Amino acid sequence: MKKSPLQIARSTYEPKMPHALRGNVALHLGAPTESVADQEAIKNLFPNTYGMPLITFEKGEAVQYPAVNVGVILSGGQAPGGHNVIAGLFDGLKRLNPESKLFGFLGGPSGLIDHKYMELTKEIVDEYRNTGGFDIIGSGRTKLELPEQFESGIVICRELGIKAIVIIGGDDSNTNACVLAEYYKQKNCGIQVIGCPKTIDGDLKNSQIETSFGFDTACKVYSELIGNIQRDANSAKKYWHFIRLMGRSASHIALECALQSQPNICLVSEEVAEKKMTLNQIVDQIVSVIVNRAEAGLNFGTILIPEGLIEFIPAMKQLISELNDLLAHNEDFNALETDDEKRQYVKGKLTEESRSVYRDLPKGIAKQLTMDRDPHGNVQVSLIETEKLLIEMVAKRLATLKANGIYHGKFSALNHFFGYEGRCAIPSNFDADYCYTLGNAAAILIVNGKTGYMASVKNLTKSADEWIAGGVPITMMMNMERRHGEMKPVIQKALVDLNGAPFKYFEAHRAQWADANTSYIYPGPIQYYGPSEVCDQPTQTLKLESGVKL
Ligand code: FBP
Repeated sequence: MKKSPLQIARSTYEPKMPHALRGNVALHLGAPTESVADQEAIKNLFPNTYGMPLITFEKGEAVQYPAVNVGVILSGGQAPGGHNVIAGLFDGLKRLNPESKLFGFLGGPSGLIDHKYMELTKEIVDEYRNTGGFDIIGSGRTKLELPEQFESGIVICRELGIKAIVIIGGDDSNTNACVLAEYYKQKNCGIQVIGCPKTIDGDLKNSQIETSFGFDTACKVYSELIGNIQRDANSAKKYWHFIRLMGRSASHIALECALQSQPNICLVSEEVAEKKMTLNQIVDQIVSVIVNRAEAGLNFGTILIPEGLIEFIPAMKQLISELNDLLAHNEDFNALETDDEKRQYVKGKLTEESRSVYRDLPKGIAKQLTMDRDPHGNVQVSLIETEKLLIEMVAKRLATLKANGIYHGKFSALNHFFGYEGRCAIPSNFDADYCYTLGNAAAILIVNGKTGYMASVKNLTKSADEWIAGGVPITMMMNMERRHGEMKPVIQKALVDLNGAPFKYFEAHRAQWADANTSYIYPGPIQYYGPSEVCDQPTQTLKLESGVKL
């Protein structure tokens, strides 16, 4: 297969690893752990995997480990670096015992349930080193949560002699990994389960997991694109760019991109929810910046919009929840033929408050809210074009202001959505190194008989040499939350903390970025080769959260 010069060069890149992992490793066990909340409930639900100690890896003596067969699963949306977790796991297992084998379950968790797998040999793994994508074995969103699925997993693991499964996924997939680990431990069936923190959304992090992999690369790709757009805007001086950024629920991606590129406006969903803002208030906020800049003769700018925004506006959240309940498997609705009939039907069933929100929405957006649901019956936020909704509402408001002689500018807007552009990019050095280390850490946890742990790497703002790898009991990250009407143990999702350093930095600077003295930064493309201060920088979020000054 023909490859680009960069692909060829990256195939020989050797990921950097912490000093402690380059040689024989010993495990340092910390004190017993507690879950972040609801300790009694979590302890009762996970009697066999609760309270285990934190593990850190240190330099140790040579140990002869028996060969072990391991299965690996990629779960959920793609994130740059997944292939390097697999490469690190493969190399780690082989280094500890060359007879060990790695199997990949195909197409996500369903591969384990349906017994679809392949053995990952050196030739296969070598093809995928330092590449983006999850195509080595594919991914999927099947939820691994039912005992019959777990039992089916036991059958294939017995057949292949698999003693451990590594699940590379987000908060939900790692929650399921934890349930699976507990189930297998309780049945004493000799199958360990280890998780790895993946998601571009950056919302799987906590006191022990500093960041999920993929966030770094994805944000750098989007920031490059935003910077390019800003340079164009500053050259042509004629468009307002409304840019929606992926990140299903949390606004970490939008915030990080704002820190990297300093746009005129960045909306943060968590702030919208906290201040209980309405759609009209958000529009007012945007309009006021546009009017101010127009007064200085600047009829252009950039606005970042997090993908999940709509669900954080309280009135919209209520409307979406009513629509989710109303439209889940609703044959009457599905039988209606025209958009108008559907609109009337929906209006007739909503509460008065939601009806008025629904009625005021542009028709196209109202329609998007009633279109295809995900397998759980929820509206698919990534398909809602919030950027277009805002353009339409802002244009209307500006037209009124113009008619009243308050606004004298010219408003021409363009819309963008950046998501899939960054999910499979060639991993940055940070993600390539971080993921390779995570894979190696998973291998060490496995040969040491651990289960119910997530591989972890800390100290990530330091050079890779000084990173500290180990394992964190997944139960430690859990709390009880209501899901589909029932209280369930789940890993706590990390939304943007409005008291955290990244938001505080943004809050302190946003007025300056919004005003007439354009403060744009142009980050440029990810650099894979060159000086370390250009190639190995972690995200601004990670730096600020670690106390590094920008
Ligand atoms: P994960 O949470 O599985 O990592 O996926 C994140 C994400 O990229 C979101 O940002 C986005 O909303 C969603 O996946 C899109 O999903 P799909 O790939 O099904 O279009």
